[in-house]
Amino acid sequence: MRVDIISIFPEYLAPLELSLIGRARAAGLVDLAVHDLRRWTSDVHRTVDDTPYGGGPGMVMRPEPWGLALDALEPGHLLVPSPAGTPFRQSYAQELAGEPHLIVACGRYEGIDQRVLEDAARRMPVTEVSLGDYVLFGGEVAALVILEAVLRLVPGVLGNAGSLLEESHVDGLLEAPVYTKPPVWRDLAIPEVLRSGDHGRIAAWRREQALTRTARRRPDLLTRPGADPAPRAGGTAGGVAE
Ligand code: JD8
Repeated sequence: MRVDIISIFPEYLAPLELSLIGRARAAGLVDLAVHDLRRWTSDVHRTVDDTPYGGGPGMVMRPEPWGLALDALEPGHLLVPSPAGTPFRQSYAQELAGEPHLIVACGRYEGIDQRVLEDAARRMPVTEVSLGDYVLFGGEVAALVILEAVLRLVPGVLGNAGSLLEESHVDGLLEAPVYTKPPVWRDLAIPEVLRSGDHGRIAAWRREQALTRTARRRPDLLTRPGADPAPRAGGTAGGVAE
């Protein structure tokens, strides 16, 4: 997968060089480039912002540098982080993992002149995505989150494909709590069932924990249209205890 990220703070994207994503790059699975938007300015002050039409606080990103930046890249699926975007979810990360080319446009200030998106949509798919209902300074951290969620789904990046199928938000449920050694720590013992060696009982316990947790912490996940907590293997039928 090819990924281009455009930002006035390219140094914010440094984590993409690290760990899992860095390994995926080294292995040639991901071809990732970070571009400084100011490269496509031509005035001495390398201006990227101007006052908003219609008045109001703050500044808006001017369309010209963005237009030139997007012209300079091969068309791809353009993602624009924005608090006004469609909520980003695991199912969408899964769709994006199959794309050959993603471009992420990281805005700052009050956002990017809307005509940039309108113009880009003439030659590529454009999607405004939101990380959630809180306000960030700009799109860079959102780009990191989106790319971490997407790139770990690209075949070969994670290494352990099995762990993809049994995690929170894949089957619409939160996960059961996890434990490791020692079996008793500060007088706290792990749940006995996990030491039973009975894989059927363990699966049933985890399933019940997942349902209970989801019902308590995220009831919206159980009532959302399309929610279907049935398919996880080894589970008991339906209901939530307590
Ligand atoms: C991109 C500029 C800040 C946005 C005034 C100050 C995503 N879940 C999310 N929350 N916030 C963002 C986000 C915020 C951004 C930009 C993403 C570019 N800002 C502006 C408009 C209102 N603030 C986000 N994804």
